[in-house]
Amino acid sequence: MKQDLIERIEKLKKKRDVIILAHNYQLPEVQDIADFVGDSLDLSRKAANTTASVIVFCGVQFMAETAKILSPEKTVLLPDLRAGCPLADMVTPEKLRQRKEENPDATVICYINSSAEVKAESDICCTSANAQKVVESVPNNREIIFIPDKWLGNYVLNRTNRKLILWNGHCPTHLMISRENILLLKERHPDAHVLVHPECTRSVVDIATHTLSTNGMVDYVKRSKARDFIIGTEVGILHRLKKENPEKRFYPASVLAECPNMKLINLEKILWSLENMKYEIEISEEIRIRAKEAVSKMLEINNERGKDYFNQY
Ligand code: CIZ
Repeated sequence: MKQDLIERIEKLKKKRDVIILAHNYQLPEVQDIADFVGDSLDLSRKAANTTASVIVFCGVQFMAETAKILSPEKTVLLPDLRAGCPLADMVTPEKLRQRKEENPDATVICYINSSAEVKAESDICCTSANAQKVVESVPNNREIIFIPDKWLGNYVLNRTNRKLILWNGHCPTHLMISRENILLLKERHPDAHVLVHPECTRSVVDIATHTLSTNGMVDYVKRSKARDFIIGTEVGILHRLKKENPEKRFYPASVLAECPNMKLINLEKILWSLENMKYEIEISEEIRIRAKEAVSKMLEINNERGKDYFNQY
């Protein structure tokens, strides 16, 4: 059954000139069939550079939108339109405009987990892999409105000492990760390195060996001499970590850290998406152009200093 699905997907991929991109949090079988697995920064770069005419995006809506923002000439398909992001929904363009009116001189930095409309209202985009670098690129005397994740914002604030006006948003999946559970796991695996995502709360970040984006974790584990790792992010990444490091051992900081939206994409839906060429991501040209400015500025800042900040340890 699974093999049959895979064969049918492969056949249609060739016929329609398709690339399948999957986020690190996707189901194992989705990661395995993808042409490329990565974080949203990686995936947006891939989307911008691919020569394929159709992108099937296995992730959540804002990620597929980012691919469309960068590659308007390509058909970008999201196999399930319900794959949203509660964190992205915590900021609306109207509420952001209001905050901008209250702070007219502030630069707006939006986390990539935001809608195209919100990106269009922002000055620069960032991901968890480059948030600090993006904040540091803004002149010291400028105030910064950082949206929508208060924990990522708080993490960057503590590392940069910059005055950030934080938004009250959070990722419900990362809030399932608790300090207490990590301390229990640490008792059982005292040599384990604790890697947590900056969307986790301050009390979790405070006990981590390192705070990293998902790609930062993938790189760190590859280079580390440690054998055991406690992983504080969405559990989907454990598949990739185990696959690329079969000799190492991984323990989820919380088995409850499973994003229900990420898990909406599966092989059946990818096949259906290819058969019906649905759901096509569409963004008005006016919004797309403004959103692209924020995303392109991030890519420029990211490339300027050569390396992702969180990968420098
Ligand atoms: O940037 C991304 O893809 C997200 C949402 C998390 C991460 O660290 O990869």
